[in-house]
Amino acid sequence: MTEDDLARALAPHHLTSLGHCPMEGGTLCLIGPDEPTFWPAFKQSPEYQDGDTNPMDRWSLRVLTEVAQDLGAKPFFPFQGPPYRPFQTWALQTGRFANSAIGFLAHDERGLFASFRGALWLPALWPLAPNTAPALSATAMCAAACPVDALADGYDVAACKTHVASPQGQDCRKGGCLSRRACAIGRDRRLPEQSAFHMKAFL
Ligand code: B12
Ligand code: SF4
Repeated sequence: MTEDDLARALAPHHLTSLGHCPMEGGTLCLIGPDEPTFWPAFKQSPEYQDGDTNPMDRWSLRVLTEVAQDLGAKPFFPFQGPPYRPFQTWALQTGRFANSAIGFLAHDERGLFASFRGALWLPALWPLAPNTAPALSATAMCAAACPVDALADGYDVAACKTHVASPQGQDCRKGGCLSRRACAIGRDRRLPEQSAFHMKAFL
């Protein structure tokens, strides 16, 4: 099993590996949406079209379980819990993510819009990639972009939600978190329609 084998298995689903780290005698790969092509493909899925709740989590569960079976891998999901799997701690171990000034992790290619659909543990030992995590300075200005200072000191979930649900929160609601959009790395990959979908789920 090589990195190319994994990429080939993920590509038809518009998923990509965001990084990997050694774990328990094998390798853990963190899997995220390959944007911007992910969103239009996901909209064609039965989970999106059946009108039931949590379509993206149900889609992730189905697709990554199938991919894992094909590869002889073991899948993990960020939305299963509590207790939740420590996806952000795992991400830091890949050398491709860094803590940002606002709690979210910043990825070397996807910036603050990096998100996880799952992780695959593979029974293969891959060398750790060179450290390419973004510098903290890349996100230093992001907290100030939030109109209600919800990310100034930890994450004030109540302040964020109240604003996003209000008439003044239209920009966050329709285009995604202003603080995440303030970081230049990768922000143009996320389609506003996909951000609006996640914001609706968040509310
Ligand atoms: C519970 C949860 C929430 C809760 C509470 C979050 C909180 N900080 O209190 C709520 C529902 C409010 C929430 C909201 C959102 N969340 Co959330 N959430 C989770 C979840 C499912 C569990 C977190 C957890 O307890 N992990 C267990 C501990 C042990 O794991 P850990 O990795 O070791 O812990 C780290 C985090 O706690 C982190 N942390 C500490 N403070 C903060 C503050 C913020 C803002 C964040 C993001 C992280 C964070 O530091 C720890 C060490 O690295 C994770 C998925 C997961 N499995 O981790 C997603 C996750 C953290 N969320 C994520 C996202 C994207 C969001 C939203 C943006 C969703 C959206 N609308 O798109 C919103 C935020 C709204 C906004 N401003 O835009 C992403 C973050 C990706 C990234 N680049 O870092 C994750 C990883 C989910 C994913 N599938 O990718 N979330
Ligand atoms: S979604 Fe809007 S209110 Fe919430 S943290 Fe981001 S910028 Fe602030």
